[in-house]
Amino acid sequence: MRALITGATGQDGSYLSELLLQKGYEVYGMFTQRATPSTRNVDHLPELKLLKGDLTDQGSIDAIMKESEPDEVYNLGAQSFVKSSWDIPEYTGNVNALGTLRVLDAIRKYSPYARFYQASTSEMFGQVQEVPQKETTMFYPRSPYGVAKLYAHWMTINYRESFGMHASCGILFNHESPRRGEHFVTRKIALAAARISQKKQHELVLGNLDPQRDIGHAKDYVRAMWLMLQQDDPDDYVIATGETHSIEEMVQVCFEYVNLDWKDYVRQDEEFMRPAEVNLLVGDPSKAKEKLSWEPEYTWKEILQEMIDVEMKK
Ligand code: NAP
Ligand code: G4F
Repeated sequence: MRALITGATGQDGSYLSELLLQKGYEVYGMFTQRATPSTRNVDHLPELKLLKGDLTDQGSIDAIMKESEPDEVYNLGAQSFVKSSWDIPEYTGNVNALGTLRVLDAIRKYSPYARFYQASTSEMFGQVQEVPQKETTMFYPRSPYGVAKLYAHWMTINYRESFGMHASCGILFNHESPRRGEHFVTRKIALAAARISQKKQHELVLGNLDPQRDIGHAKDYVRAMWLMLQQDDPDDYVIATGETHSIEEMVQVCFEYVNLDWKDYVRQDEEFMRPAEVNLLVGDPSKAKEKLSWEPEYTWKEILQEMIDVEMKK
């Protein structure tokens, strides 16, 4: 089996590459070769075949599709930082929305039997219309990122219905790991807790501490992506733990783990607040549990503790 992963060098792309290589796949990864290399998440995977390309560039996507001849395509590439999407909304739409359309079109032209996975997101629920959120919950995105992802979500469903493609969307809730980008809140907190406990940083400046997130481990969530493409029929699935915790609770757990009182070190600043906030996300993963036999293995505290342990060693 051959798989193509866009965004192969990101958090999820790296864990998915590991999983597929372990299963004996030949794995191709699209990567954007920038002046400063961004391949550290996959440098330990020499078998991963990296091909240069960009989701804003149809020619490069077509060339990669032809070269890799994939049986499965995982579209994980994205401008994935919600806060930046207000600063660069057009670029976010180009990569996250039109980029998905470009990949779908390349599959239609060059690999019409390839199975397709789209990285949809709980950010599409935004101002939630129902608690917990499930596959049938109405969407109400609250950021240019969420709106762009909703376009990609519906375009994937449209190509499934129009052209009979085996195309599935995973509506994944927040998932974290030591490979999470440093701007995201869990990594930022874990890094600060470790550094402050080693006297290498004196404070942690955050935005809104009230939002609640349903967090899982990226390793568990890439397993769900693979399972979706092994089903006879394509479909859409919520992937979540069903538990939610505020950012404040996450800060508290991390600082307690390194024997510090978070209130002595954490300050809030407007700089990290958003023009519109997503206040509460909590998913109902019943469909994935029943149809995919998927279960998360990590608890939210284990994830945060693993992230701190890795920072402590560094
Ligand atoms: P990530 O670590 O930010 O990885 C994103 C990847 O996309 C990186 O490899 C990045 O490569 C690549 N990329 C960015 N711009 C690109 C472009 N123009 N063309 C091609 N590739 C580009 O994100 P992640 O956490 O692994 O998430 C994977 C996917 O799931 C994303 O689509 C994200 O939106 C979605 N998602 C994530 C979560 C979550 O909680 N992690 C939840 C729901 C959905 P460079 O570094 O070279 O730019
Ligand atoms: O870690 P975050 O930046 O993740 P966010 O916005 O939930 O997005 C992540 O999860 C989505 C799935 O729901 C993905 F689609 C998306 O690609 C990404 O992976 O922020 C989490 C929460 C927000 O409510 C934010 O306002 O933490 C709050 N927060 C408070 N202080 C902060 C900070 N977020 C960041 N990044 N930095 C802060 O200082």
